[in-house]
Amino acid sequence: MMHELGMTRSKVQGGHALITPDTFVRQQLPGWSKTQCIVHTGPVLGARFSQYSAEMEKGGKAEPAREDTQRFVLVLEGRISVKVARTKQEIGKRGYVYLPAGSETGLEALTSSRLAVIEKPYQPLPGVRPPRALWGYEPKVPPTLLGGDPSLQVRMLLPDDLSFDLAVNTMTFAPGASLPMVEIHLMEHGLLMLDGGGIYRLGEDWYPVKAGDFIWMASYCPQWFGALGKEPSKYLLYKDMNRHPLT
Ligand code: UGY
Ligand code: MN
Repeated sequence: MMHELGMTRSKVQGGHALITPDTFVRQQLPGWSKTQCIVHTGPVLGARFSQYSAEMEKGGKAEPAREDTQRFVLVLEGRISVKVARTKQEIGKRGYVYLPAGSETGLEALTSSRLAVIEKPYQPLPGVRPPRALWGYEPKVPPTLLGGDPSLQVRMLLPDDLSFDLAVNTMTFAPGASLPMVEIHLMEHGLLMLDGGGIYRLGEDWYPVKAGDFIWMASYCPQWFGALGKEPSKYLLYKDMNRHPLT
């Protein structure tokens, strides 16, 4: 066991953080009953959004997010119930829901469940109507190919339009596939490894990563990923989008 020698793959740096499950610390968050939360990132680390994992007992409930804050939830395990457009939806593994700022909708765990939760204060755009609630099932979202590479599939879980100030995608890499370039960009990322693993370059360091790991990348963090192993690798990726850098 790595921790017996005080070692871990986790690393928290200025412009990025890798947080591995052996270092997760659970806590209760207001508004979540019968639920343990692992807060992966937020403003204390330098992020302009917050991402956490919620481990709910059956019957656990979440109150709506803060009034000014939108919430995205991907079900990692279990089954939840949530009201979207006045109808109750049951959402199982790899299903997701987006609730806009001001939504009065909470969540309930129908079985013991694990959720990936992303929250971001909404930045309205003058003249553009804010998004509505929506839900979907990640495996059914049609993929696009990054740079035309069939070994690198991107699924955009939210519509690609200006009303959204965030994007949440999954990226699926065939074994041996990699990002075509070292990216350096304005948008920050929250990343949860869902399947497989590989090597992530963050800033000037290269890290072995695998399913269960969380990564935060600040704006302009140099980033690159190469997938290893014999099964596809997949991660859930948050980024801020569609707003002028001076706002
Ligand atoms: O969309 C992205 O910025 C994505 N290609 N970045 C990443 O996978 N680190
Ligand atoms: Mn990127």
